[in-house]
Order: sequence, then structure tokens, then C-alpha cells
Amino acid sequence: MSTFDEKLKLFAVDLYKINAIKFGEYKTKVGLITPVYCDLRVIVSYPQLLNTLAELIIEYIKKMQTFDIVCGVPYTALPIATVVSVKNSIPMVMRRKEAKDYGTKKLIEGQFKEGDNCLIVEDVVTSGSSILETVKDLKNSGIKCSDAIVLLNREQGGEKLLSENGIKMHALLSLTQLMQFLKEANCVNESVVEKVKIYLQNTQVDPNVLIKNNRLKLSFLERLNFAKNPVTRRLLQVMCDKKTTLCVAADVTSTTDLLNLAEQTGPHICLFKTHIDIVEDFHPNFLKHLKEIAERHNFIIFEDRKFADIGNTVQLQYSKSMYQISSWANLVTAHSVMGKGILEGIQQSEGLKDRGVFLLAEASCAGSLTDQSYVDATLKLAKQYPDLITGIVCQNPLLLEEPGVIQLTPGVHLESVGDRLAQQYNSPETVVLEKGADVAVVGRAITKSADPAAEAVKYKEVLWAAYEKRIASQ
Ligand code: 6AU
Repeated sequence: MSTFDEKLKLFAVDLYKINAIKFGEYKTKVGLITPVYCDLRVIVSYPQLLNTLAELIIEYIKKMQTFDIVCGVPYTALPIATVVSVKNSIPMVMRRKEAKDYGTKKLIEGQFKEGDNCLIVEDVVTSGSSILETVKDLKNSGIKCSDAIVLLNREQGGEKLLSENGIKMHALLSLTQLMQFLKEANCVNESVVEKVKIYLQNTQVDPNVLIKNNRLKLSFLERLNFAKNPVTRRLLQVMCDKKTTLCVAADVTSTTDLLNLAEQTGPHICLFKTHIDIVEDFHPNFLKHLKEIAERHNFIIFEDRKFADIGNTVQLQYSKSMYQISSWANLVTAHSVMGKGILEGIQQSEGLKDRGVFLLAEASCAGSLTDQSYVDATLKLAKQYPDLITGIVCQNPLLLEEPGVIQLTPGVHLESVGDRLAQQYNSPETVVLEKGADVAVVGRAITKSADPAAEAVKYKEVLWAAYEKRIASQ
């Protein structure tokens, strides 16, 4: 065994002794039961071990290219990266993880130049998605990222996902090697080693299998890989980039008000939802302006048409009339009541190539007629059109399992519980944490406020914080 491996082995045993590596039955973020759990958060209480880890990393990266800066993936790897930075005299930057206002706060703290080459530091890699989130923010700030140094590769698909995204992962230890070290040091017996081996055989085949059916626990970035519809992928990307799950319901009746609202709320939303047939002074020219604002602020235009007719009529409603919806709205809503004809009609119409449909399964208003069998039939229909369906409009977290499908939930208000026409409201936290919303639709709470931009920021932040809380909970 090389001296480096000897040091690694001693370090692995120390980690075991301080309970940073545990054996038993633990639930992972994506809901799987794992026989081995590695949590390096505790290492800050053992400065000597933190020092050893930094030394091991520094020794390992000597054989690699040089880097201008290092960045730890928040939060566990922050102290590790800090010690590497200090001991190796290599400057560090920090990525903010919490929800932030782009106007006032920086994504990346510390000094760097455009084009600086950054080494990512991480403790444990399972799916690789945490590294990718950090890489995305670094790249958005002009920093180059091509390599990540990690302590432990759990060998569950992370290396592949990272390499598909242009990041080479360098792991000091693989889980297999860690088990070997711990067995040699009599920390674990053969049966534990075997359990871990079987677990790895069953879970490393395909990261998609590993994280299936856990929509509510996965980050939007992780879910991007599951989305089959192009607009869904774009939507998830916009949500990640802008850190917003807010869809504004632009229920105003003049083109001036619509454009003003788009301009004011645009920086804070992922979707701009229109009811074009309530606009009194509609003129096709207005769409040019709306599209320009959408492009500038990077949001998607969504016409809430709620198609509910036979396929042929839907096709005409979608692509003809003075509205020509199919030529400007990437997303529309449809009822499922008429069956597949509606979806076929939309799919086969002329217009924008990238299009997606939100299918209505449940309504937010009191007294709605959508019972369980209607909901079930709607979900069944949606499953038959994976390339067309972007999501489901509903109020229930249990309906949707598919990580590649978005739950859109209207009926959101911070101050009101309903209107005089049966609309029912929940708070943003409730719709995300209890009702399973991915995207929340907020209408009058924003459009009727004195300052729609400020109100949009408020909703965006509360919604995003609730989403982060949801995916962080085990
Ligand atoms: O926040 P509000 O009540 O001002 O606006 C809610 C928006 C309106 C409704 O047409 C729409 O959400 N909506 C929908 C959608 C999006 O299809 C379904 C539903 O069940 N309830 C609901 O309010 O533009």
C-alpha cells in the first residue's frame, strides 16, 4: 500500500470513530434506505482531522493542473475548502446557497476574474447534483469549472452525471475502497461489507432508477433530466437560473396593463399566465412587445385557455382566430374532460415548435366537480402524452410522482382566504410544503397591489424558501 493510501486508511478509520461514517438503516434524500451513511458535518469539531483531509486533498491535487481559486460546495465542504485554501495559499470563493435578491446580493463572494479556473471541493458525491448547482452559479459569474475533488464517491451515478456536464470528478476514496479499509481495520464485519456491496449493485446501475418517484424531494436541477417535454426543460432551467417558482396570473383587461405587469414582475417570475380573451383592446402588435419583454426577462408565456372541446375545434381555437395562440404561447392549459382529442388537436396544430400543456386535474375553487375518478383519468391521460404534457394543475401532493412533470397550483395569497366567487386561497408555504406545488400561480395578490414588482419579489422569496426547505427535509 502506498503511503498516500496508508494515510487515507487511517483517515477513514478516524472518520468511522467520530461517527462521520455510520452503518445501519438510513433514509437518503431521495427516499432510499441505505446501509451506510456518511456525514462530514461533524468534522468541524475535529480540527486535526480537518487538517488531515486538507493535506490529503492538497497531496492529491499536486498531480493535477493548477487552479486559480477553490470553491467548496455549501455547506459541509466550506470548512474543508477553507483549510485547503489557507494551507495551499490558493484563494477561495464562496457560493451563497440561500435565497437571494439578484439586484442587491452577489451569487459568489470573494474576488475573482472572468475566466478564473476553479477547483470544486466536495465531501460526498451521490448523484452529483449539488456540485452541478454550485458549478452553475460559478459559471454564471464567468468562472471556469472543469474539475471537482471529493472525499468520497458513493459510486451511485454521480461521476457519470458530472462528466456528462463537463466536470471531471477526482475522488480520494470510493465507497468500495472505504469498506475495504474499514474491514481491514476491523471496524466492520463481512456481513456489513456484503450489505453495502449488494446495495451498490442495486443502485448504481442507473441514476434515473435511483431517484425515481421522489418528485418532492428532488431539486429542480435533478428533475431536469427526467423532463421529456422541451418547454418543461426550459421552465425548470428558468426556475433554477432565476430561483423562482412564481407564475403571475396576469388577469388584467388592457394591453397596457398587461405589458406594464410583464415589465414589473418579469425579473421575478418563471411563467407569465394570460387570459387573452379578457383583454379589451387586443391587437396582434401587442404580442411583439410581450415576447420582447419575455425574452429580456427570461420568462415563459403561458395562455390559460383551458381548452375543452373536440380536437378539431381545439385546433382551430389554438391556432386560428385573431389570437393565434399557438404562435406566441409556449404553454397552454387544457381540460381533460373531452379525452385525448384535445391533446391530439394541440399536438397536431401549426405554430411554435416547442409547446407544452398543463392539464387540469383539480380546481382551486369550492364546489368543483373534479372527483377522484376524474383526477385518476386525467393523470392516466397525461401519462399517454409524455412529450406534450408539461404538468398538472392540481392541489394535491400525492397525485404526481413523475419528477419530469410539474405541479402547477393556483389559489395562493398571503393575506386572503378566498374571494366572493368561490376561489379558495392558501399561503405560499402551504401550497409548496403541504400541497406539493412546484410552480405557484399568484394573481390578484400581485395585480391588485400598489407595487406589483415588490409583491412579486415577496412571493418569489417565500415560495423559493419553502421549496428549499422541502428538498432539504429528509
Ligand atoms: O390568484 P387569483 O385568484 O387572482 O388568480 C388565480 C388564477 C386565475 C385562474 O384562472 C387560475 O389561476 N386558476 C386555474 C388555472 C391556472 O388554470 C385553475 C384553478 O383551479 N384555479 C385558478 O384560480 O387566472
